[in-house]
Amino acid sequence: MQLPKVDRRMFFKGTGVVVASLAASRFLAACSTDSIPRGYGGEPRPLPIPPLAEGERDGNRITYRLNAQAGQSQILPDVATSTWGFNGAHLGPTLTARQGDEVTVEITNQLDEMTTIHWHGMKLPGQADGGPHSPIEPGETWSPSWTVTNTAATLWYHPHPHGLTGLHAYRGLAGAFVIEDEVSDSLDIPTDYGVDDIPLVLMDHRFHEDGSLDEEDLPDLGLLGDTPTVNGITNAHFDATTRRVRFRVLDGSNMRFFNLQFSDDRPFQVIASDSGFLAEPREVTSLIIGPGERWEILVDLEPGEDITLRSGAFPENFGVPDDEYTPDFGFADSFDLLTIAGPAEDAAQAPAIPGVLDPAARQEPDLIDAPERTFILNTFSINDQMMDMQRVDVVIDHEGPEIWEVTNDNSDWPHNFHIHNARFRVLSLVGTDVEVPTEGWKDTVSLPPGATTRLAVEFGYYPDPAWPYMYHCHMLYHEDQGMMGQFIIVEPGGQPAEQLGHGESHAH
Ligand SMILES: [Cu+2]
Repeated sequence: MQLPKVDRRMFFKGTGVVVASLAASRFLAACSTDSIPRGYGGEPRPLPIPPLAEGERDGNRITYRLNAQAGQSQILPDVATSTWGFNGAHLGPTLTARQGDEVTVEITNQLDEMTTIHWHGMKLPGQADGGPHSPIEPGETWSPSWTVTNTAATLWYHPHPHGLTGLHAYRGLAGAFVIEDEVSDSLDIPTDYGVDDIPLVLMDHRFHEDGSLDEEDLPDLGLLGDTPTVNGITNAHFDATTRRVRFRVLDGSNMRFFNLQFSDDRPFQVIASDSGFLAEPREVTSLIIGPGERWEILVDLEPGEDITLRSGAFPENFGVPDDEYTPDFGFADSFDLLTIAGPAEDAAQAPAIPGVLDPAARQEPDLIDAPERTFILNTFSINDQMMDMQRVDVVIDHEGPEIWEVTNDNSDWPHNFHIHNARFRVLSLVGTDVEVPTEGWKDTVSLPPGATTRLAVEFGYYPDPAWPYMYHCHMLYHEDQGMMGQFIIVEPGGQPAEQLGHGESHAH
């Protein structure tokens, strides 16, 4: 579908602005100093730790079973909420694998509607990728297998049915997928899952008075929430037992960017980006994370102290105009996420933080002769087109890296950009005064209004003319509205198949 260029700011002078402003004022009311979001204040509750999935291991083969199911959850302290989860009522267990493992996941859909499961950040064959061409109908089981080639990283899994990704993730279908390798084995950093190595799945929700999820899309904001949650609850508290904690932070929200910082502005160390360790730790006092991204951080704690992990207002409102014509993406909001108590007096001293994490992370891909492609993001389109399940937008017929230049052409909307079956280095990010963290190997990059980024992209090479991969904005309302394209990887000179995936009928 071709889209005419529209000036969206004119557009907003119409009907949208009223509702968007209402939504904004609702959040601001919830976040002002006088009042706090629902579920906060009062007694905090212990941070839930997603269980480690119990796989069946046979040598380097590991098989996991996931049931997508509905249930009741205590997201808020005082009322039950109907949610979705894997092997439980809400969210999913943490899967783990080592580089070189042959992984099989048997996913049974016990829900009453079709969904799909995508392995975000994983390099793998298109048929195992779990995008919109891989529906799992109610009652069916889908069992993709692949060999893990990724290096140590915090990946994740979530649904990807076309037009419904946001809603399904919002209901709770999301979990972490941790990859380990020889590098992660060798580092003297916290690795005791649930003790000093903690996943933090950040989301936000809106609730009806009776505790049910408000699933109404706000104009242009979709399922932006007004109530932050960490690992599925509000007002979570973590009692540290060690002086150093590693948090694997995942922004699993539909639309919200977080500006992570601690209540006392203490420095913390960033050690890994989406797709693996940085070459060396980077000390920061705040860290931006956007939908789909992950950062691993180390924070040091003194015995007896209490601090809070929070999200602060964004410098320069992330480049988004703060006026009545622009929807409120939440960049002015500030709120608490997680209270943390330091360890006991007799907790062992933490070792020195390694000065070098992964020297290989310094290597740039060899970009001589790398093809270049350009992607222009505007409102719900990429290169003036919206997603079409039967259109292939990009054909890659070689094994080497490519340079993808991606521009956020909107002057007043943020976007981000995620590529399946790939990792990339951010070569540059210009056109904005906003400082966006871009270190290390990533699979998702944030794009303030006007930003242009050049990415050196390394794809998994699994030539298959019938099974496309997606690239898209990971602000899920944008993706679901059509801000997505398809690329296919084929042998040199190859062409896409006539019929993609199982074909339009989704017969299987
Ligand atoms: Cu977007």
